[in-house]
Parts: sequence; structure tokens; C-alpha cells
Amino acid sequence: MKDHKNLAFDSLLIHGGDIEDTYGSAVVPIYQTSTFAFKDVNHGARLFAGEEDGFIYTRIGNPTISALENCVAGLENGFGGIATSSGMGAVNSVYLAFLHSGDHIVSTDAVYGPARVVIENYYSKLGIEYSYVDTSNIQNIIDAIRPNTKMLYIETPANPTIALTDLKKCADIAKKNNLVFVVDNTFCSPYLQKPLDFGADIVLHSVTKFINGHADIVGGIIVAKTQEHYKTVRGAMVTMGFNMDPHQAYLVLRGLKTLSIRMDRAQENAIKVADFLENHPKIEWIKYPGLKSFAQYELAKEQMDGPGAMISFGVKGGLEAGKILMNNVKLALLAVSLGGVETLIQHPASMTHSKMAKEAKLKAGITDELVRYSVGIEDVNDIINDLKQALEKI
Ligand code: LCS
Repeated sequence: MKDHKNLAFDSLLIHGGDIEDTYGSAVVPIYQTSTFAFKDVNHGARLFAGEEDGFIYTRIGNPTISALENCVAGLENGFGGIATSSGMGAVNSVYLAFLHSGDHIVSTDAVYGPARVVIENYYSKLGIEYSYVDTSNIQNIIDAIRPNTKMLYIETPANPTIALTDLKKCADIAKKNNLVFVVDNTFCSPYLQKPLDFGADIVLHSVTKFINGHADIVGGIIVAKTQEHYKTVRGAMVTMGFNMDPHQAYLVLRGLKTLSIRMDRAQENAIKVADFLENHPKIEWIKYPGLKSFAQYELAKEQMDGPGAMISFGVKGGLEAGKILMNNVKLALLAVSLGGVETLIQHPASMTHSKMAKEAKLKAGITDELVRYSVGIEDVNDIINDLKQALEKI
């Protein structure tokens, strides 16, 4: 691993994963191997004992994967990264690392559906208690804390409501109550938000989204602020077998190089798309952190370095009108996922959040008419014209 500690963010995107390579390869090679030969028995023993750095077995660690881990850890200003097979692998590594039977978790009600459903349907069977609250109101978090609360887990902006949660205030509450403070930073990427700088202990991503950005892999990553937390989470990930694959890591490293320029373009497009939608007579409401009408516009400016590329809105005429829109877009793909170079549209209530109980969905603001739109980097006029012609069909 080369020392790039003093490089700026955009340089880290290109060089933060650089490794020493025998042939001077310009990009990190794919070490497509499951295992690594030891020099002798004592060498193997030293590696297992953690007395010497090196690679043992790809589930435990691999040069291509560790290049990605080092790169993202640098981008998030954390101690170390832990790459996983999927974003849910990252979420579960963190849950399993810290939650014990009898512990309680307080979390954002509108988190990515499966991150909540897995607690309600599976961890609950292991004796873990939970409270899902609207964390955009800090008082709700304070009120939900119990003597056995162990973790505060938030998503900001939340998927799919775009509700923001105040990172600084959460960090204060977590510190006061001795909670592990975890932030899912998928919607922003480290380019737009660095939760560890605001006092979070752990940040995680579905790298399937903006970090990779090309809709060609599924993956996740966790970055811990301290060595102690890093070791705890890595231990859980390795023994659970939630590891990333070297080829996946190679693709993510490649996608990551253009994170800043992709996000700049997607965001520039999103600002124009949001403006178009806000002024369209067939749009009932819109949530986008870059709009002055956004209820948490000031908080967005405080903790995000830009409003991002995710928009949620409702069409006049509710779900039926929304369906006409979603069935008639031609450029945008009607597909789940987000954060890629291509524009996507989807219906959370029946797709990404379909496994959540109906009542819980409504309480969290995931209403039937909510349409989620992930703005890509196509020509913005084509994106707007696509929406325009589809809205005309209503
Ligand atoms: N966290 C957030 C905020 C997400 O949006 C997702 C996936 C995950 C975690 C899980 O990551 P995965 O295992 O899929 O890599 N979000 C999706 C979405 O909104 N549509 O499809 C997947």
C-alpha cells in the first residue's frame, strides 16, 4: 500500500487504492485467487496470529479487495474499510458485530426496506428489540432510547423519502448514551457527505449505487472510525462469509475513479429535473434537498456538500397517475437500484419497500403515490423531454 495520506479527495479516487505491484501495473490487478501460499510454517502461523501483514485466504482478505477498502476508508476519513458481497452484507455485518441478544436498536423508519425487515423478521427472533422512528425529528430518537439501547442506525437522506437526519445532533446523543452510531451513506457517497467527520462511528454503503456507479455489480462497504470498531466488524464479516469477490472489487475500483465527475453531472442534471418537476402542473409534491421548498434545505446545506441526484415526488391523481408516468418513460429505465450513470424510475411501495408492513410504510411516509427517481448523466434535455412526454399521457 502506497502512502497517499496527503492527497485531496479527487486524487484519492484515482490513487487511494494504489498498491506496490511487481510489474508496475497502472491499475490494481485482479488477484483472482482463493488462497495464498505461505513461505513456511512459521510464516503461516505469524499471519494467522496477526504478527505480520499479509494475505491468507480471500474470505479473510485479498490485495484487490483491500485496495478498495483502503481507498474508501481514505475517502470517508476512517481507520479502515471492510468490503462485502452486497450492501445488505455490509448492513448485516454491522448488526451482527454489535447487537447482542437483549439489545435494542433505534433506527430511521424510512430506511432501505430490507435493512428494517431483517431486524423485524430475523434479529427479533434472536432477542433483539427495535424502534423505528422518524429520525428527522431528533426528539423522536431521544424518546425511543431505552437502558438497553446499543445502536443508533440512520439513513440520511432516507430511502425513499429523502428525509434528512441531523448527523451532529445524532452523534451527540450517541455519545451521551454510549451507542454505536451507524450511518448508511449510500444516497450521498463520500463525495457529498462524510458522516465520520460529524461524529459517526461507522459509515456504510451499498457500493452497487454511486460508488461503483455503472449498474454492473452488487456490493457493499463499511468504514469504521476506530481500529477497535474496525476489528469488531471485520471479525463478523469474515466469519459470516459476507466478503466481496476480487473481480467485484476491481470493477468498483474502476467505477470509483470517476465518482466526483459522475456525481457533479448527475447532480447538475438533478437540479434541473427537480426544477422542471416542481413547476409542472401534474406534479403534486416533490422532495429534493436542492429545492428551496425542501423542508430541510438548511440542514442539507450544513451536512451535505450538494443535494445529490435522488428525487422523490407524487403525481396528481396518485398511484394510478404515477403508474401511467412509470409505464410511459422511454429513456429512464423502470428499475430498482439507483446511483448509476443511467436514469432510473421506480415505485417503492410495490418494489424496494414492498416487504415492509403497510402501516409501517405509511407511518414512514412511503405512500402509495411516491415515485422515486435516480437521475443519471445523460443529456438533461433528453431526461426532461422523457418525463414531459410521459406526464402528457396522464
Ligand atoms: N442501503 C441503501 C440505502 C440502499 O438503497 C440499498 C439497496 C442497500 C443498503 C442494500 O444494498 P444492496 O445489498 O442492494 O447492494 N437499495 C436498493 C434500492 O433502492 N433499489 O434496489 C436496491
